[in-house]
Amino acid sequence: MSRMTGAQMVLEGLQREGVEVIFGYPGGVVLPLYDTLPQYPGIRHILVRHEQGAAHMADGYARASGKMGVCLGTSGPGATNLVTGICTAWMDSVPVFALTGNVSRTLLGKDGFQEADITGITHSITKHNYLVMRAEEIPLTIREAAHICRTGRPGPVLVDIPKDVFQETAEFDWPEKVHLRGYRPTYEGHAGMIRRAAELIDQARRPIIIAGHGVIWSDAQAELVALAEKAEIPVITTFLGIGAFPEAHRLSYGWLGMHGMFYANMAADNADVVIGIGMRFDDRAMGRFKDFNPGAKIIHIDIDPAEIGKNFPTAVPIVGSAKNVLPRLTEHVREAKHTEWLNWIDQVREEHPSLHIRESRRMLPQYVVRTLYEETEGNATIVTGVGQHQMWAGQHYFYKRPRQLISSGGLGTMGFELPGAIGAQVALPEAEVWAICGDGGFQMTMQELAVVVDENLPLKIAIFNNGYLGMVRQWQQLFYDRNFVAVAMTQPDFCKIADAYGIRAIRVETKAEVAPAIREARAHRGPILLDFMIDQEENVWPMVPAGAALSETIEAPAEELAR
Ligand SMILES: Cc1ncc(C[n+]2csc(CCOP(=O)(O)OP(=O)(O)O)c2C)c(N)n1
Repeated sequence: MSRMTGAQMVLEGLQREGVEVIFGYPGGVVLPLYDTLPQYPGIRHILVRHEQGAAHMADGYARASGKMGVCLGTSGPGATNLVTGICTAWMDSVPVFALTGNVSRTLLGKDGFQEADITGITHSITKHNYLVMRAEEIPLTIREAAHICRTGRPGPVLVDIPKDVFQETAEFDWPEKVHLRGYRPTYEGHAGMIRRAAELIDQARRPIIIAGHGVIWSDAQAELVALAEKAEIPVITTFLGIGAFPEAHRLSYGWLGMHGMFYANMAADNADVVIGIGMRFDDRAMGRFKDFNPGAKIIHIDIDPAEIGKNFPTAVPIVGSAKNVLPRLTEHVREAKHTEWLNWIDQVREEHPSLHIRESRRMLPQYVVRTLYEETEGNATIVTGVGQHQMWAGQHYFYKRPRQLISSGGLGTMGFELPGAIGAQVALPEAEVWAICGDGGFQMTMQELAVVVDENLPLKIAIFNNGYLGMVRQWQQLFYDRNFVAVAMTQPDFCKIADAYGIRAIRVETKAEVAPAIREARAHRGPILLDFMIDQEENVWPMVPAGAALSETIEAPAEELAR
């Protein structure tokens, strides 16, 4: 043991937890920590331009690498600026470790300058949070927080440390193990339940697997393929589950939900046994709960017992991780063929292809995504914002591997795109990372372009410029009688903005320019921004209207296709 300051303990602890990068922003109360950073050259600090960016970067880093992402903000506004990013990670179960400073202990609760009760504020959007009142508690707190963040169902934690605790000295006592009473995630799954699930699958005539983000987080893609192949079960994913199953696989039938493929929605709605794996049966995926396939028996495999039965009654609950449960389930199920069922879904797919891109001289956004897919041979990591471009990026790029599509699913956070992609590129310095941005969302966090330059990241940034808050415009068109209010946006010249940061940029105005621009971007070794002037009033189809059931999914109306 050795004597250290609280600040040293924090960094020593994070280093021992394997942390290599912190995305942060300084301020008065965290200065003792910044003062200590040079003593820890193994920890790279990336200076963001807004703390929301730090939280999304930590999140993108975590989603791309599978590791824990760390963000840091000062007290008060620094801490509250992290909140949107923490909530984004919370909704999507991403291990983000948020570190905040607070006012000195004597000022706590006295409306001290820049004081915010950040543990209170983040109580409902963290797996756990801590206000550390003595330096000697720091090692155990860091260890516990990191453990909670990464294990079981991953999720954000927050550690708040008053300024004078950073300055206090104490013995550094690093606990080898963490014992947390009442926190023992179950990974294995109950043997009896696994057998029951296997029996139900064996009896099923129209089984379907819905794979979610949990399959990706437990690294169970191969295990999922093995189960699907042995029992010949078609696989659809949730939006966040994209990449959990290779989309080129013959048993892959896309993803379901509000903008999922028509045939995926119909398959889920006509199955007799639905096997939900690492997914939450949320409304965006399932449509109106009470009208989702009432005849289906549901097998739910999830690491979080609180998820089971939350939205739907479950015939067979299995609490465990996909990685552990799937091989045992595969062992128990019989080899089977479901030719008739697969033929039925194939037939629906033929009649409602969903992913067909119509011939058009306009620059359709779907065409841009498809061209990107073809040019990159399906190998790029794609990070999106929220809105129409997000749905097109999910639909028209075909994903092979987990962690290839990174997007805010649960909270639907606009502004995620650029910082999320920066985090992914930091995690994967050699990878080809594309940020697919809405022109609205990009403007929420575009100040982080400075980080791209500071860190010399080879990020490719594609803005889908339609001059609108496109998804909201689509809703106003369809559900508010074309009463377009507060959705048309004056855009800055994005190329000039990139230029102001010293980033190369190309405006892409015609369809013919799309492929050459993408090729140029790929050949360019540094960062580059492409401003795609896409067709302005294109809508996302298929669509389950808000509040409707999956069975009510509508394909694009003919008059729109004729545009
Ligand atoms: C922070 C935040 N504010 C508001 C919304 C509501 N919202 C969802 S999609 C959308 C429009 C997004 O516009 P843009 O980023 O330009 O993308 P597009 O839909 O045009 O592709 C809005 C405002 C949101 N998701 N997040």
